[in-house]
Amino acid sequence: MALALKRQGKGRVAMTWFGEGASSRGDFHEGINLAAVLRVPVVFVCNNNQYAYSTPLSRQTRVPDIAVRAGGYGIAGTIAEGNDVLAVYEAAKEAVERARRGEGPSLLECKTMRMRGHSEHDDAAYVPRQMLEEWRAKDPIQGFEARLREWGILDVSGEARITKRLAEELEAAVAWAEASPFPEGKDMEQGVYST
Ligand SMILES: Cc1ncc(C[n+]2csc(CCOP(=O)(O)OP(=O)(O)O)c2C)c(N)n1
Ligand SMILES: [Mg+2]
Repeated sequence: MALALKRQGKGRVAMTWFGEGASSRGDFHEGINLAAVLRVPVVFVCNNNQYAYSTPLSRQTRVPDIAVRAGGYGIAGTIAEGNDVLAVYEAAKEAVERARRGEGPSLLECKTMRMRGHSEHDDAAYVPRQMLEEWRAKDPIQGFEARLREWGILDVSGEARITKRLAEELEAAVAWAEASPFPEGKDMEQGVYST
């Protein structure tokens, strides 16, 4: 997609997201190397949530940060505090602008934590409780709310209004999904491929 965007020449940038576990796979290394060589406009965003399923970071790789892998491909690598919405925004903006200037791909690593299991059947018993508690204190939504309150952008009534609106939106979406007919096979590719 990034190569197509480059050829279109409209200044558009592709972004892709993956886990730190996925960044040890061969296709990651091949893809990021080719993207660097072709200087295509793409931002590789690694959601480093400390675990690849049940495998902790220290048993996945010898590098302390996934972002250092960028050096092996001659592209920019940046680390952002993944639970800080504005830090991620700033780092992503810089990477997108770099791509738009024709300077090719970037690797942006967002440090975060997976607060639940890998999937619903996984109780994440392998994660030390202490570690979870430390990350719980850095909850991205609560942290952002606190900053908005500090800056006088959000007050108690505003917060209540947003919470109520979101609950209503969610309820309406669930009701809509439950009332919808079961999808048919022919619709399988809808929203998946662009023509
Ligand atoms: C090629 C391949 N090997 C192994 C697996 C099994 N597997 C499923 S998820 C996972 C870990 C992925 O780690 P990460 O990218 O950090 O994602 P997270 O667990 O944080 O969602 C593995 C090894 C797989 N799905 N595909
Ligand atoms: Mg992970």
